[in-house]
Amino acid sequence: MISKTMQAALNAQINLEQYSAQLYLAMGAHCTGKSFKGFAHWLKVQATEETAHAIRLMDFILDRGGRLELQALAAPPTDFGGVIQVFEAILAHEKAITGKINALFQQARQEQDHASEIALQWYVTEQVEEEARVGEIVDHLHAVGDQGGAIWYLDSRMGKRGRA
Ligand code: OFO
Repeated sequence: MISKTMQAALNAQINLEQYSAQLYLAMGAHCTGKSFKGFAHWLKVQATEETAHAIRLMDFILDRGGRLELQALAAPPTDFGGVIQVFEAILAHEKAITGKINALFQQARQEQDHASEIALQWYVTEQVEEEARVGEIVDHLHAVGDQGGAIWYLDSRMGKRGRA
């Protein structure tokens, strides 16, 4: 059985993962509006990954005999500036999510909730991957700048991301 405090913290994380999906869909729509279909595609795939992260936590709570308490999602912004700013915002968002995952992991440790700690290990690893993946895109964007032909090359490469 899961503690009430861990249950509440995991339910809050589910909301954050779903908000991430919501945010990336909004960013994808913003990129589509600028005709960057590849960046938009990448963001849509990322949104499906975020939904999968939320569902994985939902299943974990239910497997432990806990109660799923889904909350309303915050509305994401609608304007994100240029593509570089979009990906810088994603990196900042993922760093904030990493902080939340680390705090959850710490809570599991304090509560001696071994099952949650093990389940959260997957998220700790995933955040390392997400920050690295987005950080690389930010570096590439800074290298080419968001004017000129190279950005369209990057856009077509981003459009090749496979489905999650
Ligand atoms: Fe779920 O990793 Fe991004 O937010």
